Amino acid sequence: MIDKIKKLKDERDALILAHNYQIPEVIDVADYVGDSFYLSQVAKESDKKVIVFCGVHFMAESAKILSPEKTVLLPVKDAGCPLAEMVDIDELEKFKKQHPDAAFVCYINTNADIKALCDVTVTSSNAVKIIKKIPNKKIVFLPDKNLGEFVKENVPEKDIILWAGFCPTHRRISKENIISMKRIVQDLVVLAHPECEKEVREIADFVGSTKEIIDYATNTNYTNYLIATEEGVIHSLKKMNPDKNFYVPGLSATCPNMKKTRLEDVYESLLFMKHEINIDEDIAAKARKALEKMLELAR
Ligand code: CIZ
Repeated sequence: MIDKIKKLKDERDALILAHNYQIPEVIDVADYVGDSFYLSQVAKESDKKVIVFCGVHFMAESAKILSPEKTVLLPVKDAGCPLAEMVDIDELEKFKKQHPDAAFVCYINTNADIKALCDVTVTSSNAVKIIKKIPNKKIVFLPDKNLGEFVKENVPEKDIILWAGFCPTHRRISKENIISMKRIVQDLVVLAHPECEKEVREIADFVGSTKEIIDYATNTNYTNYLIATEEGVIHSLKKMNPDKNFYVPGLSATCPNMKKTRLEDVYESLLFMKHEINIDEDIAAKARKALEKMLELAR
């Protein structure tokens, strides 16, 4: 299957991108692995005609928004993100009318029509930096309340109103599991994603995005790390740090949507050129502004 994918990839002039949360086989067949923003940038800078985005829908959509001239494929059509679905467009429009003086900041985990209504998009790596630079004192942050709370803690000078969204996978990571793991494993360093609940972030030694977690574990010299995010990152962590031990906080930190893509889906995606991402041009143009504003402010 791997050979067949590689051959077809060359014939199609395609690039395969895999998010950090994908299954190991898909990560290993990809040309680039990383977070959604990094992968969208790789897609934009590539001279390949076709991008196979192994991830969830909003990620492939962001790549298409930034590279409208390319064919962007999402191997599994119903690989969605429940967090991205937690913003209702009518409610957002109502909120915008209620807060005309606020800057609307959306996490990259949103659909294109929601990005189109926001001033700037952020990722978990750059949310704090970008929100500090926005001139408005009042910020509406959506949809993840945990990442929003983390930003609030780090940017106390802003008046930040939070949406009530959450990632069901990160919500399942419990403080109790982490505490019991700490009792079993000596000198366990806890690295948590900002999408985790506050009580988990509070007992973590470090809070950061998937890229920041991978960088932290790679650039420090501890032996035992507990990874409080979707367990897919552990494959890359082990490859990069064969002498370190990585633990999960129980067995529930698996995102069912991220695990939908198998090698067969990647192959079929290239063979039948499915499932192509298409976005209404007006929505894509507005959403592109929010993504490009992020590129400008993240510099
Ligand atoms: O930005 C991403 O890809 C997500 C959803 C998480 C992360 O921290 O990389």
